[in-house]
Amino acid sequence: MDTISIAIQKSGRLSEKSLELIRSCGIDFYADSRVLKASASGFPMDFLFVRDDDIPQYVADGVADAGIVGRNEYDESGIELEVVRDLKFASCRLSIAVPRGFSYDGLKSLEGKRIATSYPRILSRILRENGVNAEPVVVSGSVEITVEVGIADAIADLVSTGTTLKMNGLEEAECIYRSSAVMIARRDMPQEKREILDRLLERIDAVMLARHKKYILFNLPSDKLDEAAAIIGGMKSPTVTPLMDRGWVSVQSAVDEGRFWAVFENLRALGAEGILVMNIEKMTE
Ligand code: PRT
Ligand code: ZN
Repeated sequence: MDTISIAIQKSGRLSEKSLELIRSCGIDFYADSRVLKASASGFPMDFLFVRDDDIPQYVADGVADAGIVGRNEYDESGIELEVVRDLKFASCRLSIAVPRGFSYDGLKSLEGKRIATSYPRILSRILRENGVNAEPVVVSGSVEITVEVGIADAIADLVSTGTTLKMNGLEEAECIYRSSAVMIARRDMPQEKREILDRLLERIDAVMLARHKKYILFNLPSDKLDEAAAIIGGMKSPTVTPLMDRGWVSVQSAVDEGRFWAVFENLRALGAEGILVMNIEKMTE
């Protein structure tokens, strides 16, 4: 039987979340940081543990069939693959940062300046699209010290909390690009492998959808049902079960996590009792 091989970052910001996502898809494996390869049990998949920078090339060469990498790394590679899913973790932004005292007023302020970055391809594209002539200074790390040491006037670097910039006396001037982890795949995958990848993606979708929902179960006077449905919102048909106590029903539904507390408080105010909230492990639309 065919297997697919998937390239995962060996050690870094993407590693743990990538493995956790795969494990929550019911795919088990033994990952040892000293080995480069591993096989899954119960699913036709092999793993290749490599540096994130190498993942797009490995997928392009067919060394791996798919991989998990930051969108920034994929776009910077300039390699054309298929982005099959945005996995929505390891989110960050590529921002222009300037030293204090630099009067920044849009990308035009960078005209003629030297901008240090590890993402010259993405930066150049954005400068070009905005008609700005600036000189990218390519560095592979410690971008934030380049201004202080005098090799650049500004930088374009990845930011998540902004602490690193502040610690280095820089101010975030403008976000020019957003990134998160994506799954990339070969375009020319044989049919058998494509089917395995589709099975994996179906599991990933179920896990990702469930992560943003809570399952809620409560008792309610039946004459309040319409109002409860309006509070919960966005659901086709809550499950309603009559209770022994006439005039009361038990209601169950999935609720978006972001709206959960508002829903909870409004249901309480409406007279809901015995509210039970559960995490959902997997779900489909
Ligand atoms: O060894 P390998 O080459 O595999 O790893 P790496 O060192 O190249 O990458 P790694 O593990 O640091 O990052 C992997 C991916 O995580 C990146 O390509 C991004 O897609 C994503 N990511 C998310 C980040 C950040 N957040 C992030 N904050 N990558 C880097 N940073 C760095 C940033 O460069 C800066 O130095 O963190 C610093 C800023 O962080 P804050 O929180 O202070 O703003
Ligand atoms: Zn890297």
